Amino acid sequence: MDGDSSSQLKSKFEENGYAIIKGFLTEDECDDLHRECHQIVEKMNPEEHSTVFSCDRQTNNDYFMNSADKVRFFFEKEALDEKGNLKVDKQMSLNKIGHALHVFSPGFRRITHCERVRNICRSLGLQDPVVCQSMVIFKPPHIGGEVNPHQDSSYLFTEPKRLVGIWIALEDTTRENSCLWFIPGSHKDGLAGNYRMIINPKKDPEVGTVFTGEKPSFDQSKFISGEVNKGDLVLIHGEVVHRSDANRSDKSRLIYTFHIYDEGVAKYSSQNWLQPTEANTFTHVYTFQ
Ligand SMILES: O=C(O)CCC(=O)C(=O)O
Repeated sequence: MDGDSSSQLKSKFEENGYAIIKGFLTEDECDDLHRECHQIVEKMNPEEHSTVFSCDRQTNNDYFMNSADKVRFFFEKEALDEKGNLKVDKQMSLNKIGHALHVFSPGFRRITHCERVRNICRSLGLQDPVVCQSMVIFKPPHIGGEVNPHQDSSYLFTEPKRLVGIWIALEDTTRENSCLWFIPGSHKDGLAGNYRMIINPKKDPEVGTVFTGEKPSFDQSKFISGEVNKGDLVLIHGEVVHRSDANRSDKSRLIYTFHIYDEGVAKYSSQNWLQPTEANTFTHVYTFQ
C-alpha cells in the first residue's frame, strides 16, 4: 500500500467506521480458503458438535465458552430438527466455525499474519495489533441466520476501546445473499448503552455469559449496504453499528473474519467471554510466524 492510499484508508475508516479494500485476496487465494474450509467440515462428525449459534441468545455453554483456542462448529438453528439431528447436508448446516482458525488452520493462519494484513495495521497506526479470535461465517443458502445490529466492542471490550474487525469475502456478497449493513459514523457515539456481554460472575455451566448496561436499539433507516466482491476486505471499527440479514437466497455467502486489538495502547478486558489460554492463540500480528 503506498503512502497516499494508506492515509486515505485511515481517514475513510475514521470518518465512516468502516472501509473497503478491493481485491485484497486473489480468486485463487479465496478458492484455497474455501477448499480448506470444506475439508475441515468434511472431517467433522455432527453428532459431536450439536451447538446452535444464535445472536439474540448468545451461545452460553462450555462448548462455546471453551472455543478460544480451538476450531469448533456452531450450527444454524434451521439446520437441526427438534431432536438436534441434522436436516441438511453438513456442508450447508453451519452458522460458523471458530475461534482459533488463525492458529490451527494453515491457510487461515497464513492469510491472517501476511504482510498485507501487517500493512493495513500500520496504515491504521496500530502499535502492537493482536489477533484474539477468528471465524468463518457460512450464511448457508435458505437458512443462514440474521446477525442483529451490534457493535463488536460489546463482545470484545478493551480499555481504551481499540478493536478492529477484518472481514474478508470469499464469495461475492450482495443484498440478495446477505451483505453487511452499516450505520456510517455511528462509531463516533461510543458504545451505546454501555451494553456488554461479560462472563457470568455467578459460576453456572449453563449460563456462561450475561449482558450488562442497557440494550440499545438502532435506527433501521440509517443503515447502508456494503456489497463487496469475492476477495474484498472490509475493516470494521469496534464501535460501528452493523448487521446482516438472514440469507433466504439459493446462494451461499462464505466469509473469513478475525478481530484485532491494539495491545500497544489498550488492555483486553478480563470480563470478555473469550480469554487467552496456555495455547497462546492471542497472536501478535507484526511478529507471529
Ligand atoms: O458476517 C456477518 O454476517 C456478520 C459479521 C459480524 O457482524 C461480525 O463479525 O461482527
